[in-house]
Amino acid sequence: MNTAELLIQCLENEGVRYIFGLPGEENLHVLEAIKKSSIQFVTTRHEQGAAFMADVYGRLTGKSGVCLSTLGPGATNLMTGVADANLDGAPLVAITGQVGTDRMHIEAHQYLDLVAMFAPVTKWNSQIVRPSNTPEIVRRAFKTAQSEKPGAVHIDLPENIAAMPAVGKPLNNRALQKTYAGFQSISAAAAAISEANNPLILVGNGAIRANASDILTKFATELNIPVVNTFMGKGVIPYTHPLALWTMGLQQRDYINCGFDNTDLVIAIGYDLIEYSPKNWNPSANIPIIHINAMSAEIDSSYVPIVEVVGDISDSLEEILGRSQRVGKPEPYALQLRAEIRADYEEYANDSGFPIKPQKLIYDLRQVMGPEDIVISDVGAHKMWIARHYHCDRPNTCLISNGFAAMGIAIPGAVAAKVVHPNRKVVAATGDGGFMMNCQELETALRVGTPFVTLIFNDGGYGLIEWKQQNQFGSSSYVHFGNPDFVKLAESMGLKGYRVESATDFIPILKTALAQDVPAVIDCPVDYRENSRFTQKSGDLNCKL
Ligand SMILES: Cc1ncc(C[n+]2csc(CCOP(=O)(O)OP(=O)(O)O)c2C)c(N)n1
Ligand SMILES: [Mg+2]
Repeated sequence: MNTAELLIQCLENEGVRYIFGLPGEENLHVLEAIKKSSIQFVTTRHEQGAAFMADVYGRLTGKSGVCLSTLGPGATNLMTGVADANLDGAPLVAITGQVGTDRMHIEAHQYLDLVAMFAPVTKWNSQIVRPSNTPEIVRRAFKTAQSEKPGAVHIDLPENIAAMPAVGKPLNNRALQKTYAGFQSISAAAAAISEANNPLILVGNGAIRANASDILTKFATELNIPVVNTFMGKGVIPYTHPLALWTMGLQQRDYINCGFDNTDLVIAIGYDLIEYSPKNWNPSANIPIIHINAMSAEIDSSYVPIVEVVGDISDSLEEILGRSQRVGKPEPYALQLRAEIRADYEEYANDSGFPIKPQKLIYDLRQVMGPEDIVISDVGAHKMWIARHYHCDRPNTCLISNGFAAMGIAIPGAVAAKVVHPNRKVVAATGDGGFMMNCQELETALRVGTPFVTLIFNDGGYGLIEWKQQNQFGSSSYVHFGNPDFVKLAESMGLKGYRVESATDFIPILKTALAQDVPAVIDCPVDYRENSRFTQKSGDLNCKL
């Protein structure tokens, strides 16, 4: 057995079923070892695609997604997706090939110090320099990647070490131990909740990672407290729930800010500051906050909790619920707010404007997608609209990268979503800019048999940046570009291509596209004049509370 084979044995022992990656001369021993294993290798067209696939795989399963590249340029290509997993709290293990340890002290072809390079975008990383260290390195990598807060780790394997004889076996891989919050913090939280007049629950991705959806819904229902979620907390409570106030996270004021103006207690559950700065909802730093999370609160002058309940989130919610005295109905303001938010959402149901307004496009997307189906959003103006208008029944059914927020995640992410959930419908919703960053992975999707629909919000430009420029400077520059014929591009790759030519076209086209057994692309012109209209509306927003 060589080190590469021992490495793969250790990965099998960790339950790895897929490795997403791209070959190179320096990872050949690893590829040979994969060939002899139970692991399926998914060959991608760019290392960034491989890393995004591992990232979304990790986010959907809670188990580390694994990606592989060669040294130098392969490794630099891999970095964006690795960084995305790290900042989005998705467990990921990246493995890179490397020159032999006999060549690192001289100027060697394609050599970069990858341990130094990946250090700032991972929780931990290491080079394998002794074959027998492999089991410890792999166990440490997976344990670190999967423990709260999850993220990326990196293992660098020099080619001479990969080929060396290795002795050893995988380490016992025990489930992570839960830790539970102390009684004092639970009682203090229960007391504060019992006394609050207008409490609000704010949920982030930590609650999704902790599978706390059911208990959180019970907690909110029994205590009659309305629930707001971040972009990455979507679906934690069904959007049809009478206490659901849907998603917050725009950089501009929205209806939900009226709720925060009015609250006397925010109960932050699994809320990660990286997603949405507390300065946006607590600018005067005067709202009392209860922090319920697996980890203690990060530092921010607008986020100084009065109580921190640190430990298993589900257990904490159960314990606090059992000790809270709050009774009565949801405050009328919450119901009024929900009615306003809903009315704004429904307003676009029958809009016939063309190019399609983003609100209408997303409304129709929701009508076609089932409760378990998955939307993976890319990054841009479309993401803001998806966050605001695509509402979820279940956790992990609308994935938005909002820690690192890297364009180009949607298409590779959809490949991973289909690998994890082959029987669900999957839509990659992307801007035309983001589409062109990783559309090569549509060939991967075709080859590996993961049919999903890519929905392109076509505005001929970097819409979100144009929106910001308009807000800040009243004009825009350097944001427009030309596009290929997306239908022909899809067809040239052996995919199905469709173009939306009226508002009523979209639903039938989407249904047809979702029924195909190959990946399909829908080119949909969007009316981004709605972006500035929203800014105007947001500026004029008067809280009616
Ligand atoms: C990899 C990467 N590069 C640049 C950015 C900055 N950025 C955020 S949104 C955006 C424009 C996105 O354009 P497009 O994909 O067409 O979506 P749209 O905003 O038009 O909906 C840019 C350039 C980013 N987030 N990620
Ligand atoms: Mg665009």
